[in-house]
Amino acid sequence: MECKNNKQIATITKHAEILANKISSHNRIIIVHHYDADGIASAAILAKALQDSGKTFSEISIKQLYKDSLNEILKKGEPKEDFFIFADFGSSHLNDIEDFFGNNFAIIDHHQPKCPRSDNFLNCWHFGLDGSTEACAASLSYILAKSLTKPEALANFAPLAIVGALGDIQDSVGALKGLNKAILDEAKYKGSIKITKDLRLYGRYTRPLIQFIVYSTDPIIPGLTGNEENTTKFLLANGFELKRNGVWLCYENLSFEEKQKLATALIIYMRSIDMPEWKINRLVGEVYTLTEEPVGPLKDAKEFATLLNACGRNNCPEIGFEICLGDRGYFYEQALSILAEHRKKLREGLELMLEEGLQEARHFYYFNAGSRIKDSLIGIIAGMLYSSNLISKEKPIIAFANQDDGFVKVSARATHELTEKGLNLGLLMRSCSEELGFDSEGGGHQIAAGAKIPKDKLNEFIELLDEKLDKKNKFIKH
Ligand SMILES: [Mn+2]
Repeated sequence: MECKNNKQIATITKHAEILANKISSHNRIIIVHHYDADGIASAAILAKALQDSGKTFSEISIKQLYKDSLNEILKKGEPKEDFFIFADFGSSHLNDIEDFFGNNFAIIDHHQPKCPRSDNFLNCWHFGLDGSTEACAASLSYILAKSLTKPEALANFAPLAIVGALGDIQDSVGALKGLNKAILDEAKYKGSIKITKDLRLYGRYTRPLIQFIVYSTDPIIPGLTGNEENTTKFLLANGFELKRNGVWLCYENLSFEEKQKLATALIIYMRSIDMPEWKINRLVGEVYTLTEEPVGPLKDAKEFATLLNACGRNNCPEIGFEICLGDRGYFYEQALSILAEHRKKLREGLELMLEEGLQEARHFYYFNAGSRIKDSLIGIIAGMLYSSNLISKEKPIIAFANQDDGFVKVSARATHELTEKGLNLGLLMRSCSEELGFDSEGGGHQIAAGAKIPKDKLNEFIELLDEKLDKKNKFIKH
């Protein structure tokens, strides 16, 4: 791996070797992982390495790690004998995990840590890598997996690390960096990933051209994003056909010249409405094609991530896990229908929020979905709202939904403009939770974070958050 982060990666690799040695002295490993794309990809990479080195493993996928869940997890194995790997969470529960699992655990995570570095704790922030853009749980798992088994066994697994990174939107600067980039280069060298400079819009292989543009949220294209009618006119006016032989065209059906023509037309349009150049630049960036995958949602690394997210968030993480381990038959077929259903639920959730309208505090928008939207989808839908053109991009969105356990799930989303001005939702969620007395249940990333609060604390939470943002905004230039 050659890149400017060589030193950090070498140190991480050394640390991973210590962990691999610990793991090797156990016969049975239990992988506990987050149920999103990054978590599922992490689990599959680790599972492959363990399988290959002759270990028995099982995997448990969970929505969120709470202190209360640790006892249940412990029961899934043989305490003192089995080894537990926590992937894509655990950073805010290190002390509790230590209490429950003694020395028989590893945490592989990229969320902002509260505790310093230790032997059982592999978190990229401790090694000078930014866990929101330079390393994810899947890329860290890949490094650990390399210490667990021979490189040949992992030949097809580097792309999964990239899928994990894209699932966590780590390409937000237009390309992957740090450890992600090092693994990307390795996959490119082996020929399993092709990197191209292209439109960064979502759905190159799966969305009709109109939706490809209508759903653009990064950048948001005023007048086109969220507006099917205008987008259709725009495409027709620029000489694009929408269907060929009765079938909707998707971006990848276009010829090279047509693709260039579309990019140029979009750029000219964005300049004509005086969009700042830095926003226009976000339109084009690296896209990652998995060369060995069939045409469909697995062909594009970002869409692969969505497929895994759809499985996880709709109670079928094991289907995503099997796909990561190579299934392209039974489980893959199931995943395709889950994906279709997932998209439908997201559309319905978005319509509900738009119909009812958001409530507005001084410094953020909020929406309480109650039990009408699944708590696992509320965050994604909140993020999609930025494309609706009905809300200002100057404020974060906080969405609430009821969880099955009687608590309320809080999901916070922001835009890049806001995080560039210094907004850090992860820290905000954490400090609000702490002040309300739920110390370990809030956190995440600058741009997307969450918390879990009791129902009767909802108003208090809203007030506290507004107060905190008020103080913070006094220091931020708008
Ligand atoms: Mn992650």
